[in-house]
Amino acid sequence: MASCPVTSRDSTSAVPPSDAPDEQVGRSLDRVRQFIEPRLEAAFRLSDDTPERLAAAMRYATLAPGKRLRPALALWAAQACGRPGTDPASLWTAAAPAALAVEMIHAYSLVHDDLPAKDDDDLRRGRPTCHRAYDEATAILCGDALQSLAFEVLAAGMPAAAAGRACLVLARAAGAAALVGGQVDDLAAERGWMSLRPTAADEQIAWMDRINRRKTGALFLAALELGGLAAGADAAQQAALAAFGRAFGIAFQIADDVLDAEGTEAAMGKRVGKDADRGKITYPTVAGIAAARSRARDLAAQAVAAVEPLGKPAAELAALARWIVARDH
Ligand code: GRG
Repeated sequence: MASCPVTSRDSTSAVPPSDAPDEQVGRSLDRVRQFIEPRLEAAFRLSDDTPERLAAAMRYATLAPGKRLRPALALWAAQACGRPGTDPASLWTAAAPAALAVEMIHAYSLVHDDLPAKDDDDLRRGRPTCHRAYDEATAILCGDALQSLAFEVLAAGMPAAAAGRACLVLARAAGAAALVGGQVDDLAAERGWMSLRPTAADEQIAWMDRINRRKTGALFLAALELGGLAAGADAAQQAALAAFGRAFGIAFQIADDVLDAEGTEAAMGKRVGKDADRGKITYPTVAGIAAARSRARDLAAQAVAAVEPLGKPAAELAALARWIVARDH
């Protein structure tokens, strides 16, 4: 099992050099994957009453090779907020239920997002999508069951005093005003559900930001808040995590849209070029690639600045914010 990378807590800057190598973030994410993936597998040892086909689809969708950004945010948020002298490994252990739960919600959203009623995709994380590997009904039910399991893991794994708050945070992030609502508004322009589609560039950008804040950003924010909660973060620490998460979420989605326009299927492990094919409003289609990249970089810098007060234990968060706007997948 991987160990937590931070061995001591101090108050030096959270900000790694701006040319911090990609490999450093790669190694940090490897440690997260080594920590979380055996725990994910263990979480899929389900009751005998679970049909084997359903359990297999849940494992297939969740254990497929993802970047595990949301678990990383939960673990690194806990690491950034522990009391001085706390064993960093114990902070990761405390945040593990949060890390598992957010990844399960994320996996469910990807399974449903790929369905024929939505994006109708064949490839996800470099493999056939869940409904291609199984069938559409199994994929829908797999998403439903992953969502419930996320709350079960959180309710059972968080300390009793924090479990209620944790479930509330995750429910809101996954709910009608956030993940699902953002997704509905994202579809609205494309499917003609809107009476008035924004036409001016500034209105389109405000519209997209509102979608991205809910569709993508809300789950990142929840991962951070849950990680903080697991570590007993105080109000100032939670405020720093939230400021980080708000900038990070929009930066991530803009970078994802740039990759949809310019990335390769091989690197991304999913179909690219979808947004242009559908005439979708995205930051690159409204403002152009150069402006999109520049805004993503500015937001990443804001995210980095937000966690500076948390000191060196927040270095991984800062490095990740830089990496998400420079990545190729
Ligand atoms: C309408 C049928 C139907 C379903 C909607 C709620 C929902 C299902 C979808 C939410 C929207 C969604 C899928 C947002 C995804 C945001 C995003 C850019 C995901 C990719 O995240 P990465 O890059 O993926 O972290 P990996 O595979 O690395 O985990």
